[in-house]
Parts: sequence; C-alpha cells; structure tokens
Amino acid sequence: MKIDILTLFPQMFESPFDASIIKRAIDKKLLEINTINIRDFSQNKHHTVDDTPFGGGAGMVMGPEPVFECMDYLREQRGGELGRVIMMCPQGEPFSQGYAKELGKEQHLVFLCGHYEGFDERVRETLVTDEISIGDYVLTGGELPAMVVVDAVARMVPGVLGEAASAEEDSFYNGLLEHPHYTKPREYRGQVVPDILLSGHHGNIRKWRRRQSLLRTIERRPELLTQVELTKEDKAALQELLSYLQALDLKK
Ligand code: 4GX
Repeated sequence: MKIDILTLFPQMFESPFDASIIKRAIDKKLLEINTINIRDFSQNKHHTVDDTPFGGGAGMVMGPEPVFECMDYLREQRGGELGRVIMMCPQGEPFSQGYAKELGKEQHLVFLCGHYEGFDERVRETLVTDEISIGDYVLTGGELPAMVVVDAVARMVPGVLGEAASAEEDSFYNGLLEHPHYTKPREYRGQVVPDILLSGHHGNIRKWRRRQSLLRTIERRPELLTQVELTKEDKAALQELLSYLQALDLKK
C-alpha cells in the first residue's frame, strides 16, 4: 500500500512511523509512506498557504491553489487516477475498525492534513473522497488524526502483522472488548493469574475468555452488544450475570 500525506509539517510524521510494526512493514516494502509539504506547491512570492476568510471572521483558511497543484502532481505520478483522498476533520465520518478494514483493501491512499480553520471549500468539493473524524474533540491539526488512521489501516494490510497476530485480530474484532491477558510470573506482589489459564484445558480457557469479553463489554460499552451476534452460550452467560446483579439489588 502506498500512502501520500499532504501536510505543512512533514517532520511530525518522522518518529511515529520509524518504530515497531509500522517500521517493519515499511522495511518489508509492504507499506510506503510519503510526506509532501503543501508549502512546496505554493506559487506566490512568500510561499504562503493560508489567507483570511472571505466574509470576515477570525482564523485563517488554507487556500485552494497549492492543494490543487499538489494533487495534479500526484495524479500525474500515478498515471491519471488519484484513488481515495482522505481529509481529516471533526465534521467527518467517525473512524472505526470497520472503516480501517475497508481502507486496508486500497492500493493507494492520500491524506490531507489541515491547520487553522481547514481548507477552502472547493478543495473538499473537488478533491476529497472521504472525510474522517477520529473523535469529538478539537485538535490543532490533521496530522495526529492522520497518524491514527494510517496506523489502524496499516495493520489491516496483509503481512503487516505476523500470522498469529492476524488470526488474533479476527477474534478481537468480533465486536466485543478484549478479555484480560496475563504473562509470567504466575504470582506478582500477591496478585495471581487465574487458575484456568494455567489448566491447559483449551476449551475451558476459550469459554472463560469469551465470558470475560462479554462481561467487560456489558459493563463498559453495552451499546456494542446490539451489533454482535450472540450464541446461546453467550446469552446464558449474560443472563447469569443479570440474575446475579438482580439478586444483589434485592438484598439492598
Ligand atoms: N478528527 N482537527 C483538522 C483543521 C481542519 C478543519 C476543517 C479540515 C477541515 C480532527 C478530529 C480535528 C482540528 C483536524 C481541525 N481541517 N480531525 N483541523 N477530531 O479536530 O480529525
């Protein structure tokens, strides 16, 4: 997968993509990340990229010329087609694991990272295919959101995670929250690992983990349960928890 990132601050992307799994993916040539400074495409004397808004008001708006010029250059580089062009903004579609999976199938992605009040509307209308928000809060620029999306998308590209980890992914993103994990030592500062995980009984361990996932989900993110296909066993586990909670309530 080839990713082009248009930004005024290319240096922001250096260290996040120079470590761990993303670095390995780049080294293995599964992923190519290219940053482009929008300012390099500014045609005016002082290489400015923003201006005051028509109609007045506070803040600056990034003008259309350098972004259009930059996209022309990219389009040419790719023989006429740009593919998906993603603008990071609070008004965008909420990002999700489903969205990451979908973008993971693409060969080419372009990210547009804005500052200030964002881009002239003509950029969005003409060049942008996707608008994505990473959450309902306001950041100073689209760079951190682009890193979040690139990271989540990159791990969906075949080969980026090891075999074992990708199988794990499927079981994780069954729409439930993850069960707890433990490693050595078996006892640490008086806290012990649940016996079942040491039992070697894989059927029971699978059941215990599923149950932990269900309990965590109903406790922390109950709205997720409406999107999940529950088995008979899942429903029985939830029923058991419910009657337990009811019994506690009755005692009060
Ligand atoms: N999830 N921001 C973008 C500038 C901007 C505004 C409008 C384009 C259009 C954000 C978020 C986010 C702040 C990044 C405003 N660019 N992006 N920036 N939350 O808060 O994605």
